[in-house]
Amino acid sequence: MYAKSYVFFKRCIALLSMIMLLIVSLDERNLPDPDGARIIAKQRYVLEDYYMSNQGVTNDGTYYYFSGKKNLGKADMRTGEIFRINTSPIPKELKALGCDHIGGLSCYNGIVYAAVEDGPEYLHPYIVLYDANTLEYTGKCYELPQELHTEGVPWCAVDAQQKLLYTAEWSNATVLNVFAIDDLRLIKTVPLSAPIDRMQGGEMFGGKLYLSCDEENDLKRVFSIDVRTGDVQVVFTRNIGRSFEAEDLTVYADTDGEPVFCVLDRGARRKSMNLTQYRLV
Ligand SMILES: [Ca+2]
Repeated sequence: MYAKSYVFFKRCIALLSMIMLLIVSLDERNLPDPDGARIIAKQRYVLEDYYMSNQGVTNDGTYYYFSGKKNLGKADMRTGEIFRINTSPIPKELKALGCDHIGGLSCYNGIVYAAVEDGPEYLHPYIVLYDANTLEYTGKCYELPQELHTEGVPWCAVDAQQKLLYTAEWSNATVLNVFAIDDLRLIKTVPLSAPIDRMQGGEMFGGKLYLSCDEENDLKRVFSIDVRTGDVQVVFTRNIGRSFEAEDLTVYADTDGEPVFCVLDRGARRKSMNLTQYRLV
């Protein structure tokens, strides 16, 4: 009896998932092409996978790591299928401070670095370290200077070559915050050549920091920062429209060593997530 109910339940979920994916793909059939890049793949997530993947993304070359507001997920990069989750990753001591939101992720050396913040006053910005294999909390977390994160800490990006970690204010950011990866001590701030608004997440590739921004227009551009000079550039324009909410991004190298940008977006109905892969043209 239980087995029959379980099979029925799984079939219902699969059918519901197919219907939602069809609706979402119809919603997106007339989206304009990006400028400066082309789409090479798109993975869509609905239902429970939506809740696992609606904030942050990073990768280690084999797996994607996702965050929802209160969850972590791990997916095979070949299939995009989420196969491991942690539904309660925020440590108790941080919950006691009001921390209830996991944002952008970055991965380094078997550790997932997660930006975790409280609200609504944003008094306790944290970087929390998780075991990339198990998604469990490692017991290590670091509070960041609140005066540099007055609107919380929505994302972080690890620079594996320089052994650094970067953050910035969420919007109207005028400096890049630079921390040592080993103990998250603040090393310096780098002035930006132009302020950046509504930064949702980033990742390092080839010595540059790439950022997904949820601009309040139809462009939803990807920017780069030269982490030594603070020079800000537009890398490409995604043209997905303002009904989407841009979230975090991650980057991996293709077989030629060229970057593939994987940008996470919340769909127009806020019931689906897209992980869209772009190559520069
Ligand atoms: Ca990221």
